[in-house]
Amino acid sequence: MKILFPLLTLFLLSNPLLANQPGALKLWYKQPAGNTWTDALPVGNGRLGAMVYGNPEQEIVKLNEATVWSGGPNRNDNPDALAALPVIRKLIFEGKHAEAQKLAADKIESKKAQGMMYQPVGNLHIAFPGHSSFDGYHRELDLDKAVTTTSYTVNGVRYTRQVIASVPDQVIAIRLTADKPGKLTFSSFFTSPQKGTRKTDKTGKLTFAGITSDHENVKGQVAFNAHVKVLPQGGSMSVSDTAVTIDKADAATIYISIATNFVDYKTLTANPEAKAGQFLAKAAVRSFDAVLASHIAAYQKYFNRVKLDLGTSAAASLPTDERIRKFAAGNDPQLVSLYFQFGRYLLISASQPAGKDVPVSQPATLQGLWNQEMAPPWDSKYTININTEMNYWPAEITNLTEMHDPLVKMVQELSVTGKETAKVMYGAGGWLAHHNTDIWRITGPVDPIFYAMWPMGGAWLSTHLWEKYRYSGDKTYLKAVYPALKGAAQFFVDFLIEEPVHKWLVVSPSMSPENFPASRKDVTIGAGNTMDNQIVFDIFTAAMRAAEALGTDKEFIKTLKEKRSRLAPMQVGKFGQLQEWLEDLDNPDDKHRHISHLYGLYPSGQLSAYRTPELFSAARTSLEHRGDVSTGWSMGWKVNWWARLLDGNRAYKLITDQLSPVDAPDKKGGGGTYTNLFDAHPPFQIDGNFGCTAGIAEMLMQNHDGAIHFLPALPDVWQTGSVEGLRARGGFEVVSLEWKEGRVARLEVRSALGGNCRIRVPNVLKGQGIALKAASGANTNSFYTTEEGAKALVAPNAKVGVQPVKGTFVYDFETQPGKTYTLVF
Ligand code: FUC
Repeated sequence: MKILFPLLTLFLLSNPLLANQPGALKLWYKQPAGNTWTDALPVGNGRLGAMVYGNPEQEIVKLNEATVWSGGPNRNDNPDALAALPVIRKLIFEGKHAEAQKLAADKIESKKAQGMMYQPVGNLHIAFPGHSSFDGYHRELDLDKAVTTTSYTVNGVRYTRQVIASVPDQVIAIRLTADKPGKLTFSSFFTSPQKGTRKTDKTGKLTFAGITSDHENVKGQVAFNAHVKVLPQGGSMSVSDTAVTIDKADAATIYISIATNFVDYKTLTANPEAKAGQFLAKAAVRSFDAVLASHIAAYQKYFNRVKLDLGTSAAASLPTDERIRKFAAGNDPQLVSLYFQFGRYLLISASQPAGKDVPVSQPATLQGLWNQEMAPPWDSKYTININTEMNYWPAEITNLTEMHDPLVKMVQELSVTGKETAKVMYGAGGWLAHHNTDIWRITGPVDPIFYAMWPMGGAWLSTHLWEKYRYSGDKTYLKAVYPALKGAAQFFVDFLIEEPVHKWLVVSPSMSPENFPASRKDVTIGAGNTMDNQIVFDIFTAAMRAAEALGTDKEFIKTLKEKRSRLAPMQVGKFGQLQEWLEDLDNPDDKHRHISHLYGLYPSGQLSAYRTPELFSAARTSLEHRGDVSTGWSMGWKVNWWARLLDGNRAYKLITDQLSPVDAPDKKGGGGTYTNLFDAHPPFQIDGNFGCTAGIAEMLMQNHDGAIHFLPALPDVWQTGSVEGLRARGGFEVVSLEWKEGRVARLEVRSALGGNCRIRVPNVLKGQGIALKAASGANTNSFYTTEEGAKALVAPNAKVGVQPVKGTFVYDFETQPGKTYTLVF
């Protein structure tokens, strides 16, 4: 057995067909990452992140800690805004947009810092002398266990490395083994682009202590400590000033602990050395096997909730990079389920609820948790005019509601910092945030006014507070977040202004994110943009419904209802498109990556094939005009839109565009996917991963439109499959959904809260022991109330063709809390 076991392992690992059964949830490669960060594999525990290169001769583990940001607590309001506001509004209403933008650049644009940068901690190197030539190389990330493994053979010895980022132990743990005793010789040392001090001690501990950068006149104040402990089995250890060297050991474990002085966005008083030391001391007395077992259990608690089977094929046994290259040629459905589960893996790894020893993590940034640059693209902060929201689209529907907690916490904090901004800049109550924020929770404008003049970020983020409640029905939670939700609505109660032409209430000044009408070249500023109207509609509705559910604020509910009824409606313009702006200014050749006015289609549920067919068709026309290929996140959004437009084949086409290798020689612009399945804006931006993950779920199940709609946008290539564990509003869990030849074959739904379950399906179903009724009238389940108000205002000269939709069957059945219901074909 002693000989057989390593031989068998060697055989399995060197034979990709066996090591990678079709269906295995693994990213794997036949070559190391070399120097390419987007070839390395990510692990994370919400707080600590690592990119693992798997280079035999010199392993590189690039490290992050979520609170390592440049600067320190700061604000960026521009108090000159208040006096200028009426003048800017007047200019906009007079059609003098360029003048208005100029004045806003002077008086509203922030003259202070423009947001801080998320920064790396440094790199652990592990050098293995003599490992420059090797064979039988295999590198993988196992999504079932959240373990990355590298193995190869040198001189007849099989070497294996595993790396994990553990939530329960709060360390990154590395296990190094060889299949023959005394064969493990390596040297480990730390490097960093940060300024800091490196030390070693006799016990085999390396430390690196530093402080983050100054940025835009804000002094760097985050002090961090990284502690690395090398624990060999057998062999000998020697320590120099900078390195810990192990000679001829049998195996070794390395624990990495990192901590900072960060307590919260306004407090930096923790002791990083003591904190890092405590985590390390606790882990160091535990074996790697024990740490690994706790890690896998903690991770699987979330990950195992959802299973997706879209079928498999021979392509599934190829290395991941080859699969990405070949995906467009067809017939690799399992790459889509792998990509979907990778999105869930990334959310679990980047965003964690409060734990035993740690507070709730920071929300996922533009790069999630993984960044190697001191000055990353867009500071790797939070762009809240789409990107941060997109990061959290999979949270509820793919059954990861706990991963939503860091975002919820951030919104609650922004509701405090943004209250001051509302008062100082706009003389309004409640709170707001503009289009960016960072770890210090700044809420003033960021970047030149062309991008910055958007007071809607806080409101959009706040819709997440409400949606999380709609999935769980948890009133204790709702009570806790209600003040932030109410404040987001209160700001617009005060800030809305009547426009002169139709007397509608509009947001002014604002913009349709980052886009401008051709007739107002380079001028984004305006009033009554469609997306703003839709967001205000949603935040008023959410605050109203929340107040009703909590039995509070009767007068406020009345105010919201009254103001909501006076908002500008959605309008269909002369090309039959959904208008992006208040006036009919859209250009059918506009290919801008932001299609903000389709917010109403997704993530919002204001547009519907069944309730608002004209607006629904107009949204389709707008999306047709914009085309498919764009930045990574834009394509991720388009997957969701085509799913909501009930067009599975077009949604699948967008998945194909997104899963194209970004570095292909024949690539014609736009984003795509890197070797490690990270989304390419380009550069790497994680939003596209999350957007597409949510989109895949939306193709299989939607629940925004008065019912749980199964198989709303199934492409021809997925005619048979199954999914387990998706969640729907009202406390429903889709225990399993099986489909064959495009029809629902079997459905099991568990109800946590009871109430009417209304389903929409493509074929007739029979309930097993259920009184199934053909649905009629409004859904009595209050979590499925659809809102009045999304009325279409159609331009007199508009060409509106209402698209026919496929017939469906809609059923109702009553549910009891805790019971599961089965329906069959
Ligand atoms: C928005 C987008 C960009 C980019 C940036 C981080 O400004 O328009 O494409 O994703 O955020």
